[in-house]
Amino acid sequence: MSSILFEIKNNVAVITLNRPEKFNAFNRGMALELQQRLDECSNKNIRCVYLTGSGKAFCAGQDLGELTGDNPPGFEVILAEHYNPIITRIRKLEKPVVCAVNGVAAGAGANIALSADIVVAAESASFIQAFSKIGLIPDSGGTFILPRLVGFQKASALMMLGDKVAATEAERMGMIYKVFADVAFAESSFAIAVALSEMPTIGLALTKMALNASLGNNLAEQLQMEDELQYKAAHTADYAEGVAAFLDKRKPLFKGE
Ligand code: LHQ
Repeated sequence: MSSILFEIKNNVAVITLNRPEKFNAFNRGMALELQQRLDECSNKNIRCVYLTGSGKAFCAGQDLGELTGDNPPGFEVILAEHYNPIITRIRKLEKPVVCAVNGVAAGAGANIALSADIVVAAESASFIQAFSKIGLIPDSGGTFILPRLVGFQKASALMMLGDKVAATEAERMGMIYKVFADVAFAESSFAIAVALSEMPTIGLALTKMALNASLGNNLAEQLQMEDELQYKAAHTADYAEGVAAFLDKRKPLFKGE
């Protein structure tokens, strides 16, 4: 059985981390396979990516057994070849990535989730910056994104103490977008991905680009960027369709063009 499941439903690429007996912890094979699947998501027919986990957990981060087993990947390759390329691919992908956190998300698993454009969680899910408990530092972009999501002080405490944050608390502090009751989670979270897949895909990609840049730009740079990206958005077929549909008082049919 593959450690990454991949299927396309309603123009949504569904990527499922699939090592449930290890709480979907990453070994090298799984990290490389996820990168390959994310690359396939640049296909034009895919208009949204939905990332989730199989079984009880979302992802427990690095498979700690792999590090002590035979022929372990060296520390010099784990970030450079496994986690950093995953985060870069998610942030650069020119379409929305929805992360549906179905259970515990720990270590690199938590920070991969937080790199998505929209993060939702089941009520029973939780987030743990588990790194400090084994003497490591938070990676996979965590030190970049978490202080920006929840503020420096909260991020600092969560990363040093390694507290388990319940999904409802994560929502309350702005770490994630929304929590759904466990019984409604699969359907409600997937509905977000389907809705995004029917929206103006290029406009969403340009929005993502602007948000990425906003994390480093000053106001003048950001205004300039909005100017350039809005020009591009205004030259898409979906923009023409959006305005025409509004004026005709009908539902727009966006094609992602
Ligand atoms: C696991 C794991 C796991 C293997 C649960 N590995 N089996 C970057 C740089 C370089 C190197 C290192 O890594 C990194 C990035 C990182 O991600 S570092 C952080 C690595 N992750 C952790 O330290 C988390 C370790 N796991 C846990 O703390 C707990 O398992 C959590 C809080 C995730 C879940 O707790 P419980 O709900 O109590 O479940 P459990 O502990 O009983 O785990 C269930 C099974 O999953 C169990 O297997 P078993 O055969 O005994 O039933 C665990 O061994 C296995 N598992 N995490 N990371």
